[in-house]
Formats: sequence, C-alpha cells, structure tokens
Amino acid sequence: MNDLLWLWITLAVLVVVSVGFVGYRRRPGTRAPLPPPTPGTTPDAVEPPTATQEPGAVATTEAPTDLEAPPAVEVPEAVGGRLARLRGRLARSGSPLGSRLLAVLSRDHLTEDDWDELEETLLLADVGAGPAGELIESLRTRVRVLGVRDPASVRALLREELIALVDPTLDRSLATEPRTAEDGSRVPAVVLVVGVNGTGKTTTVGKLARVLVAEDRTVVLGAADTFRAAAADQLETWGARVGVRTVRSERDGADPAAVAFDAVRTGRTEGVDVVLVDTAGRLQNKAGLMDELGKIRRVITKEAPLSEVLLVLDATTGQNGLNQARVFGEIAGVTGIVLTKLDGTAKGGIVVAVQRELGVPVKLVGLGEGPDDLAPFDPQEFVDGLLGD
Ligand SMILES: Nc1nc2c(ncn2[C@@H]2O[C@H](COP(=O)(O)OP(=O)(O)O)[C@@H](O)[C@H]2O)c(=O)[nH]1
Ligand SMILES: [Mg+2]
Repeated sequence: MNDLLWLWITLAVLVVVSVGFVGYRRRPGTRAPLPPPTPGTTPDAVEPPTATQEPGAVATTEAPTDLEAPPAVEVPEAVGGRLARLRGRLARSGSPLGSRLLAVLSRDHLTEDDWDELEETLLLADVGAGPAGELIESLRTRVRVLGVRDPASVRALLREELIALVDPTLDRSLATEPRTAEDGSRVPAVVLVVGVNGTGKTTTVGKLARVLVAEDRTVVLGAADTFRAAAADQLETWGARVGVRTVRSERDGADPAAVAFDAVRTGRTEGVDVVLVDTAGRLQNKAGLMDELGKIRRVITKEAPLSEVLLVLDATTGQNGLNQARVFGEIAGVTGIVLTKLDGTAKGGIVVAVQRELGVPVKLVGLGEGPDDLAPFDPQEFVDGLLGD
C-alpha cells in the first residue's frame, strides 16, 4: 500500500516538473532570429510616403517603422574573433592560396621550377607581380641562408613573409569617434561609403551599423543612393533591425548630396556618435560619378569633417577591382578599403595588390552575406586563415 502511494507521488512530481519545463522553454518573448534582409526588395515594414510630405522631401524615418508589429531589435554579435571564420570559408572556396604554396614548399629539394611555381601561385591569387616577386626573392634567400628544410620551419618563414607583405604596420583602426567643432559643439564621426554598384556598399553599411551598435555607439544612416527607392529601403531594413534610424529621400533621383547633408545634420542635432552615408556607384559615366561624390563630400564637410571614406571592393573581381580602386582613388580621398566577398574567392592576394595600388589599408573584410559577416582586418589572422591548419 505504502509502495503504491509513493509511486503515485513520484509520478505526480515527474508530471509537474516536465510540464513546468516545457512551459519554461515556450515562454513568450524569446526572440526568434530575423531572416537576413533580401537586398533590393521592399520590406513590408516600410510605409509609403505620407501625404503630408512634399515630394522629394528628405524624411527621417524612425526605426522601427511598422507600429502594429514593431520588429524585435536584434543584439548584434561582438566583433572579436570574427576573422577566424575566414579559415573555414576559404577552405570551402576551392584550393586556398596557403595550401597550394605549402604543397610546393614541402618538396624535398626546391628547384628553379618550384620557385617559379610558387611565384605563379601568388600571381594566380591576385597578389600582383611586384609583391609576388618580392616575396619569392626574400623567402628564397632566407630558406637558403637559414638552411631550412623541415616543413614546419618553411611554413613559419612563409607566414612571416606573407604577413610582411600584407604590412602589419599600417593603421587599420576606423575613425568613428565624435569630434569637437570649432564652436565647441560635438559633431558625429562621418563615414562615407563609396564603390561600384554590387560590390556590397549597402550591406557593408548595414553590417557596420551593427558592429557600432554592438559597441554601444549611437548611429544614423544616410541613404544617399537615391537612384532607386529600393536602395534606401534595403538600408532602412538593415538599420531597423538594430534600432538605427535612416535618413532618406522619398523620391527617386533626389539630390544625393542633400540627403547626405541631412543625415549628417540629423546626426549632429541628435548627438549621435557616427553617421554612415551609403552612396550610389554607377560607373557608366566616370565624370558624373566624380561630380556626384565630389559634391557629397563638399556638402557634408559644411556640417562635419569626414572621418573616413571607405572604398568597397569586391574581392572576386580581380583586376577589375583594381581598376575601380584606381578610379575611386582619384576622387574620393579614400582612407580605407573594405574588401567584400572574401568568402567567395581563393584569391586573398588581392588584399596586397589593392593596398599597393591605393596606398591605403584594408580596414574591413566581408566574409559572407550574414548580418555579422564583417570583420576588422588583421594581417596575422588573415595570413593564418590563408595558410589553414
Ligand atoms: N558572399 C558575400 N556576399 C556579399 C558580401 N557583401 C555583400 N554581399 C552581397 O553582394 C550583393 C550586393 O550587395 P549590396 O550591398 O547591395 O551592393 P551595393 O550595390 O554596392 O550597395 C548582395 O547580394 C550582398 O548580399 C560578402 O562579404 N560576401
Ligand atoms: Mg547599394
């Protein structure tokens, strides 16, 4: 009898505990991750311009925009260690530069042909002729002088040479500290993002906003790509996800400089830390693009000095990317390079080539389409990513 009673009590306790556990797991308010924004599409949450707005008026949209179902504000991932992802991504994107170099270097006796093959491998990875020649020259000398044979030591030498080529002495910090104007007022840091269409500018601005939010900085976005409304929608969606507002025009083809100016003024009035300005990058007409970017620069600097001009380049475009770098280098006073889509190429050598071309450091790299796939660039980590395990 007693035994039966205990059995019932035990069963009852088990039922209560498991019901409580399921209830806990299902507690409402647990935030489900939002899907990444679809570039170039108009999100449902974006309202059409209101009747009270003049056509072409620059509107400051409060994020979130849909009052009925405010999107949950995401907490972006911290930045540390993101570049380590590159290793896995490179391993999946064909034969990475590092493993091909190491395959040759592990041969017993390195012949003239082997050294040629090494140089060719570097060239194929878009390192550029000058830097590739320098690396081979230096590595060859060191291997000979040090009499190095074993693969681990050769790998260590190669690592050192690659790091030297990427140049660890360059200042890769992003200037995102607010400043004090001459009249003593506080002005936000202004980051202007330029580059050819499709390279990943808007995505980069969105990801960068997340990085800054993760660091407890306040941000305003400026949608100065006024060519298509969808471009502003795309930016606004990124901002809304982390509770950052976007200053935009409701009219296609509005003056991009006016929107940029408005974004900076809004940022200044609201006392935010950083204003990120996205631009259009139609290259059909180089003179027109130069005029447009020149005007944006001039107009912004009436309100606040530019802290950074970031040139976004697609790492998969090779020589074409270098040509773009040349064109933009002439106009925009570029202070840093963002190399996107490094996840989609085994040609990481473009980092070296593009820095040489512009004399400006790669500061950020895009490692995928995910919202937190943007990493600060670090030569050591990057080379370790290239060399793999
Ligand atoms: N794989 C990959 N795709 C990227 C990266 N950055 C941007 N993209 C994609 O590139 C496409 C163009 O990006 P977008 O920001 O609209 O380019 P924009 O025209 O320069 O503003 C989009 O499909 C992005 O998701 C990256 O680092 N890796
Ligand atoms: Mg864009």
